[in-house]
Amino acid sequence: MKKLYISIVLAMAVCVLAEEPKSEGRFDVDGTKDGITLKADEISEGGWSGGASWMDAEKNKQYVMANFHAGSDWKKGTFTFTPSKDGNVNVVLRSRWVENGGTILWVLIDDIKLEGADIVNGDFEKDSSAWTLNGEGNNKASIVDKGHSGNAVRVAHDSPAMQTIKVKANKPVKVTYWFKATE
Ligand SMILES: [Ca+2]
Repeated sequence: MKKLYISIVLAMAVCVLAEEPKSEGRFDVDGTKDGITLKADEISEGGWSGGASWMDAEKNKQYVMANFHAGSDWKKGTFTFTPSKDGNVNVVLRSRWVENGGTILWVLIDDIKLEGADIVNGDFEKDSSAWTLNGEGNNKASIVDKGHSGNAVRVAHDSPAMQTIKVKANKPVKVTYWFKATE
């Protein structure tokens, strides 16, 4: 009887562990405004990419995201996206989606470097208006110290940081960024 009880407790513990959501260092690229089709590839180990499954089929192709599980140590992620034509895309830094009322999963993002396009203040060290910090009330994205270098941006799914960047037709953009889970 005791053995059975222990098995049940263990099984429950495994369930809780499996269901505990992890923070994500997520990097979205949105080409829907200029109708730019985007293709993501070459994502580094541990990461996965996707489109915008919540949008219609056409817009889904104009949106790519790179996801990495974020832990208590700084980690680096890389991926490449290729635009179909010249124009502007929106870069969106955020974390994992959680249901309304769920615990917000925050992440720090820092030291963003692009090859094939330009980004302004990718290390968050300048006092610059290049990034738009979104979110409601106390849940606004913010610049904090404790970065990978100096300052970093603290974001969540509904509290993202955004910047518009210029891209060129068929010119791949390689993205490198650092991320870490935070409170
Ligand atoms: Ca920094």
